[in-house]
Amino acid sequence: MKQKRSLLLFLIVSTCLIASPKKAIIFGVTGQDGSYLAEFLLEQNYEVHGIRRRTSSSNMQRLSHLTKNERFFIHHGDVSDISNIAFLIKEINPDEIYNLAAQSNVQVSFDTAEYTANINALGTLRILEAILKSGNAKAIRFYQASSSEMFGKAQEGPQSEQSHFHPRSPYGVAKLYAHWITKNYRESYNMFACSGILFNHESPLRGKNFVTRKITRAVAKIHLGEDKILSLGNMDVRRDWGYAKDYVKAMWLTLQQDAPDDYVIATGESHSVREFVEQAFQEVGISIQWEGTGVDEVGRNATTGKIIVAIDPKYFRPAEIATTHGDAAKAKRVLCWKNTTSFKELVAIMVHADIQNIQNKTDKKEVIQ
Ligand code: NAP
Ligand code: F7E
Repeated sequence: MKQKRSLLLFLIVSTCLIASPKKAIIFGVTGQDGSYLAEFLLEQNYEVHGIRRRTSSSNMQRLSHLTKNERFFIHHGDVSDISNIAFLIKEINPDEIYNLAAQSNVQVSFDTAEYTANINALGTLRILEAILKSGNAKAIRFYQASSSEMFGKAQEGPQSEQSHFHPRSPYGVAKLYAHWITKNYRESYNMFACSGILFNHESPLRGKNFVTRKITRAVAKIHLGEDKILSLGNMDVRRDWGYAKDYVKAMWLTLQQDAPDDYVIATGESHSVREFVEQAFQEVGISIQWEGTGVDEVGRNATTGKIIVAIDPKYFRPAEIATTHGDAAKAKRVLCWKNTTSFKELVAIMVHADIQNIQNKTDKKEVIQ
């Protein structure tokens, strides 16, 4: 009799487990990380609810391969609208919420400082408030995509969770508010609220205005004879560039821990924009010869002598971060996270994806800022 009862209990529990996968909400699902995270969570058997903002032209390109998955749902929403956020959280009743929604372009944040604060800073506050008032705050785990831009004019390097913050852009300042308010709700209300201090991470899905993708697209076009010259801003700045697929795994790992905490996610290697350019051209067999200095610097194709890289001062920023360099030792130790993709591999993945995009005519025309 006792054995029968245990068997029945086992069957009920396992049926429930099979029948109800974990539910996750992703704010910012249409972006680079949103797409990779949705894909990753679906592979982990989650039910994924992506929040898509209304735009005049489609923002679903990065998700087209997922829309037929029966565990993937898209809802309209916007982090500037708290009643919408509260409604979605009540309706979906998620186990985990990932906030990737942001005006994520640092240069644009200088022109749209108030808007950037509203989305990146207050957007995070709105989600936290909605969780707190949902009546289910203890059961929901929250992830905030914080940024290495918060370190800004860093006093020391590499930067860890203990490093001093000195943001250098309206974007960085807004992200710092979001970072602290996440920590504050954790400490004030005992919420499972975490941040990942994410250093730059790139991929073939990276927005075309960010420097890595701008370079790999231009290299692909120059290689295929569709373009002649790549114009850039400051090529001396150095970034700690990783692969986005590795970084979304860290987001998920963060929410699987026993206790909420914040983690730096970085490769620990820093490379200049100039090195990125050289490596990308190397992938298509072109060596660069640099000539001149400052805004007069040019890069020539070492074989043909043609100028293929030039400087355009319009890409310089009012304030710049010279170097970012992260120390992800805590994430490695606690989350068992590791970066699996080298700088050279990342550049190769992006250049060859862009060559394919252009050859297959899947590279949509878009104005480059
Ligand atoms: P991304 O490609 O620019 O994606 C941003 C996402 O936010 C998009 O889905 C965008 O929608 C959405 N969004 C913008 N405004 C919104 C609003 N008002 N309401 C709802 N959604 C809104 O950025 P990403 O590279 O994937 O980065 C993901 C997150 O990580 C961002 O918060 C970013 O700031 C942060 N982060 C990124 C990096 C990095 O190197 N990639 C490093 C540190 C931190 P649309 O598609 O409609 O524009
Ligand atoms: O610039 C320099 C530029 O726009 C990288 C976002 O995901 O990472 C990203 O922000 C560097 C800057 O990324 C051009 O001045 C030179 O120093 O690719 P980016 P970002 O500003 O580092 C952080 C961690 C985030 O959180 C952000 O959301 O490259 N640079 N020439 C250029 N940058 C651009 N965009 N275009 C150029 O022509």
